Amino acid sequence: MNKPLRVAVTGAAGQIAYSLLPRIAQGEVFGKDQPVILQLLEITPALKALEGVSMELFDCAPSTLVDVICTDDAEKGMGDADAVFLIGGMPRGPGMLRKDLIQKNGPIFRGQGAAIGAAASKGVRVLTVANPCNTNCLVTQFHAKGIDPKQFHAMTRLDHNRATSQLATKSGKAIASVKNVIIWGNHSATQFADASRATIDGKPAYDVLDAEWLRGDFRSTVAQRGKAIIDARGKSSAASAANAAIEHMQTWHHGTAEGEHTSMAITSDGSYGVPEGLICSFPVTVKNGEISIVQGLELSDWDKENLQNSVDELLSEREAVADLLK
Ligand code: NAX
Repeated sequence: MNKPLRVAVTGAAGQIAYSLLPRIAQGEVFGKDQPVILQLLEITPALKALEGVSMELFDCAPSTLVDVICTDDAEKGMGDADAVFLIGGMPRGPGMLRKDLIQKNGPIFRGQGAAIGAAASKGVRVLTVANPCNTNCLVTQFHAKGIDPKQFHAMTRLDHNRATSQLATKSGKAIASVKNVIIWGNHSATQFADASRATIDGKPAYDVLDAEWLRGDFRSTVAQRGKAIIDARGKSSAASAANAAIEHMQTWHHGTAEGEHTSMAITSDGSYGVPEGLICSFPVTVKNGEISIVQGLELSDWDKENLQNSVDELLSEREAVADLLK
């Protein structure tokens, strides 16, 4: 048996975690032969509910689960963690502007970043799901002293999956036949879902589907999908978000398939004119845990404009938390 991996999950009594945790415990992320210890972090009022989640996890009798630790102490939650899913945060309340949300969440992620720096394993991989996830990731990364900034990602895999399934549905082809969509920018309404490198059954998406749709409704449907789910379900996406978090970590762990890329929000190295240090979604390949931004894609003026729009939003979000980045 391998040594158990320690997997920390914040917001562990929330709805995304409720879909995520049994799947981690069943070995879906790190492998069926990889034991895991789940370290669940919540705010104090949610600890009772968290005990219920822990009981249910054991009741799944998952073969790879070694132990469950429930805590409201961030350093205990992050202790020796090899992987962290940052899902907990302050939700957007009625009438709350995005800027307010950013400012309310910043201090939470400062604390969690500090706890990661103080207590997690030096090789820890951190995925930020809680919104605004790109900027929460930036704050966490800044405060996690001693950990390589490359080990902090934010999640745009849900947007990537949404884009993939939109292309499949529109073309009437199987989801598995769609490859290589790209999500650029922020996980927000400004994100740019780009089908220009996507293929459907090996053919360019632009040869299969109407260009006007690909540049218009396709993009806005992907960007507005979260709202459409809330309108239909009365609650935000949970199962699909948990699924995307699992797939993001799986890909980080096991790599991308030959000739394929995925979308991840990672620290910009200046590629495609995105200012260095911003947490921005790019097309990436993954090999042996190393993430590489797909290089050499030619962007049209329209593509550049769309990317810049989302980058401008990321810059304004960074400005809103400037005090936390000193
Ligand atoms: P829930 O409100 O169901 O759960 C959040 C949990 O976080 C609650 O149990 C709460 O007690 C806990 N929490 C709050 N502050 C905490 C802290 N300081 N430390 C630890 N736990 C804390 O939300 P859920 O539906 O699970 O969504 C979680 C987050 O994911 C939200 O920020 C949401 O906006 C974000 N999402 C991100 C997505 C993405 O693609 N990146 C998509 C889905 C989702 O909207």
